[in-house]
Amino acid sequence: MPLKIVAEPIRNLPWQDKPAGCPDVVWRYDANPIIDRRPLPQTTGIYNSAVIPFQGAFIGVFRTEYKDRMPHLHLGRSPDGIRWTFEPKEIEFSCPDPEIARREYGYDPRLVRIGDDYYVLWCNGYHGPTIGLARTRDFVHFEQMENAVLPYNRNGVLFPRKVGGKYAMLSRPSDTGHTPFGDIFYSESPDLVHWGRHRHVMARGNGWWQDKKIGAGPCPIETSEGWLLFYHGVANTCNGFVYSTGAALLDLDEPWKVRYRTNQAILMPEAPYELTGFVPNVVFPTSSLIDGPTGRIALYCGAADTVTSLAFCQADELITFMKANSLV
Ligand code: BMA
Repeated sequence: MPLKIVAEPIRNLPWQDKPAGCPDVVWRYDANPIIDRRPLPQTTGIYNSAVIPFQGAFIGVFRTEYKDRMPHLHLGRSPDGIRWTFEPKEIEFSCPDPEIARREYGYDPRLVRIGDDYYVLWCNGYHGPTIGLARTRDFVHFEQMENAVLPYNRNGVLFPRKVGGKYAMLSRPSDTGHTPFGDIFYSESPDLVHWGRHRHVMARGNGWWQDKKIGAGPCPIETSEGWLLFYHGVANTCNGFVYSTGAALLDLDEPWKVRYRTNQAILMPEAPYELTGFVPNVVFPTSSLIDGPTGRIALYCGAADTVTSLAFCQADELITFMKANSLV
């Protein structure tokens, strides 16, 4: 049966065909990085960010870092997903509860559309990292909601629809620092405020490339074969952490059950902009665009905690690869 993808067409999807002779299932845009380290005068890095189609073009929430190296969230707009312009001021969230509004920092945003609402999730500083959540319809007014979980947690990702009648989220419980551990867990909620029925999804390990920790990347993509999830896997080398990208396919009705999971990285730091930067050796997936009818995927990655890059793959080819090279 041909693969079906639950996603709208994106007629202006950024795309490049796989170069002849490329042996890999995911390939890089040949003009990477698409966003360089100083798109605004105050920034020294822009990476690990979220983009989504909006009104025939693209919009995004971007992690920027200033010269004190503290992370902020800025809005960006693009006609083609490649050329971006950014709001000079960071996003202002409205929040009726001053306790929740006091944000120490925000980083690694994700974006998802559920019905008419767009949700931003990010790593939110509240006595340590937790999962911040905000809702918008127009990308002008952002309503900050309750933090989804207790600290410490990172890489919170919402599913694009309810599963079993409940909102569904993946996250990675962690510690206050650079976490030398971490698995992916599933939680559900009736209202996006109260979360529970936590389930273990995937463990770190199973190959040195992901032996220290793993975390969900973009929000999962619904296909007839299951939820397609890109995730990052971290190796702990003699010289520091190395961040690569893997992929998994989760059960449609019980997404804590992993159907397939790549037994190797599908993107590993190797391009110069991934090997050198503020944090060397990082290719970190955080958002994707998928054209439903063709299954073409544009994958946005943070590179070396400094710049933003783009990679491509074809959903059916990736799932075939996953089945042939699966851990489970
Ligand atoms: C993310 C963040 C970053 C970190 C990065 C690698 O989870 O915690 O601060 O450096 O991983 O891109």
